[in-house]
Amino acid sequence: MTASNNITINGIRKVLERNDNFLVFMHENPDSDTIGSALALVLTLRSVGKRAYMACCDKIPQSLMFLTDGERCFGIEDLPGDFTPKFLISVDIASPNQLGKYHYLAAKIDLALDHHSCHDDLACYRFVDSGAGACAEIIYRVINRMIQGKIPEKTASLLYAALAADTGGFRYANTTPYTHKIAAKLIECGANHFQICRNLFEMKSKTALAAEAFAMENVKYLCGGKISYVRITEADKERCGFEDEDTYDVINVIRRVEGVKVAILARERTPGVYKISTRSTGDIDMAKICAMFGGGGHAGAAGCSVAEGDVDETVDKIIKECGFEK
Ligand SMILES: [Mn+2]
Repeated sequence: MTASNNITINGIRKVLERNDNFLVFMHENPDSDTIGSALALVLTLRSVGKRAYMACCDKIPQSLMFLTDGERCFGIEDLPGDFTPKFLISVDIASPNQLGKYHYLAAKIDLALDHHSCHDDLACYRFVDSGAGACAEIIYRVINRMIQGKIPEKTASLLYAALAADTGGFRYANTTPYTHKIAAKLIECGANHFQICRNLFEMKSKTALAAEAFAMENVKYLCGGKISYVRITEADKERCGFEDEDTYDVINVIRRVEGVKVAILARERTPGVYKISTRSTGDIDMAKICAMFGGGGHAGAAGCSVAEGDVDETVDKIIKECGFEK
């Protein structure tokens, strides 16, 4: 259920000022929004004299390491020995299971900042704006309050990357005039938009290209072409020479096809466990449908995790919920 906010942006600033030793959580399978939002917040907290670190259950994908200046691992075990987290923040996280192996800390989260429509009751303080194109829009508002608009270049670049990525380069339906206003402000603050967009949307590793080639060869069209569907097994990855993180753009390749209203990707993330990702190009609310299977997300982009034996049945049910004629 969508939980109501119980704090204002100015309230968040005050709470952050009052506390110290922050640990900022990113979601599993970290993307540009969760990484950019978390790191921008951490850098800002440090700039006002606080101790702050980030945490993530998964490694930063190779293609997004330009955001973290090459750092890959943000496990709790990697934190400095003399750092004891006192105030836990989650960014871009809709439910405890998105904390992955750190889900046991969900009840300890002090502040949740998010833009997902289906938001589980995480955190004692909660600010959720499902109208925001990216979580970074919320982080921008918080940071702006903390440092009165003087956003350093690196922080501006991080927020810009998060905004650009979650809005598909300012093309998706979640892009608003406010998104563009923030983006303009961030470029004024020195965000290197050209290099960021090249990194996010143009550059591709050879192994990511191999994953896309696999998808193009193996895509199935269902319901008269309204659904595009690809399934990727561990064996497929091994045979074709790509890894799980190379599959991040596959769903966008198959959603692009003319006539497709819903794209579905089922990939074996770890042996026996599948992540089902869905994208809607029209009015179908995929977050609602994926929530039926323990997942969530946004209307246009949502997913869920299932065991290998349940993949076919779950995909069938998702397709049925979409309501197209077979
Ligand atoms: Mn996001």
